[in-house]
Amino acid sequence: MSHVATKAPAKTATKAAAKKAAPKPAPATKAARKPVATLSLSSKNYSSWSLRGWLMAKFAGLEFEEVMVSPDDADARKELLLLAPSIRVPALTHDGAKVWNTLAIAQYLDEIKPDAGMMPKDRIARAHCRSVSGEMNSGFANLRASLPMNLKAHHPGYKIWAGAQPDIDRIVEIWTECLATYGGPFLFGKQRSMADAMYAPVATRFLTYDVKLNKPCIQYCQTIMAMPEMKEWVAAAKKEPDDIEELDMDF
Ligand SMILES: N[C@@H](CCC(=O)N[C@@H](CS)C(=O)NCC(=O)O)C(=O)O
Repeated sequence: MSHVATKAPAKTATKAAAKKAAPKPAPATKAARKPVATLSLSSKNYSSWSLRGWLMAKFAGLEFEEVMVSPDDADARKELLLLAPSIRVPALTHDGAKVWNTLAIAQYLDEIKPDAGMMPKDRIARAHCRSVSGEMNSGFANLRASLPMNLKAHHPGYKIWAGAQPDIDRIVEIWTECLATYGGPFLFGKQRSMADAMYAPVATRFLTYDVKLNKPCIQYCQTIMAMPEMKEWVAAAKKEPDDIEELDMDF
């Protein structure tokens, strides 16, 4: 496993006078800099679940360290088992808590960062957000199997397997309804929510496989791809070595 610390939030400058008077801080020790949270992830190019968990942690404003787990590395998988009994990524550790499964991570982040907007405040919108996020977490098997996330690829005119079309139609229905009801640009309005993290990998798939969409859904895909966090993830994915094999698992 490799650990990659994410950039800590910039500290605000203190007044010059206070700075002069303040004793020089001791150099940060390893223990003092120990991150409160870790997030286990696998390939940034292929692992759509990793992207979902990572976006959620970013949306929540959580400071965390990335733990990259290669699915081929038996030792790394043994270590992952200690963090996630499912041996799946993403897996979050935070302040003594172990959280695996993307939906559980979203709900946990909402608890520890209640003002981050992981879910809308309004009860009815919140129920809607939970429902469409749950639908992504447990459904769309045909879409996932036939249009795997691959951020490096682009297949203009890709022939979509008929079995995946009902999944695409249902996602278009969800997005179109959310964008019309809450006014966009995100699924639940101006604030990004767990639902946007859940569907972000789908936006990448629609672009990779040249899926024909209505105008609101095209705009939504553009909104997702334009997020700074998304740009950061895609840039890292593109730097991954090409010899990472597309894995025969639920990506
Ligand atoms: N819905 C699950 C899916 C997680 C999942 O399938 N993760 C894949 C990577 S994208 C994984 O870890 N696969 C490893 C394996 O199956 O051995 C979640 O939210 O955690």
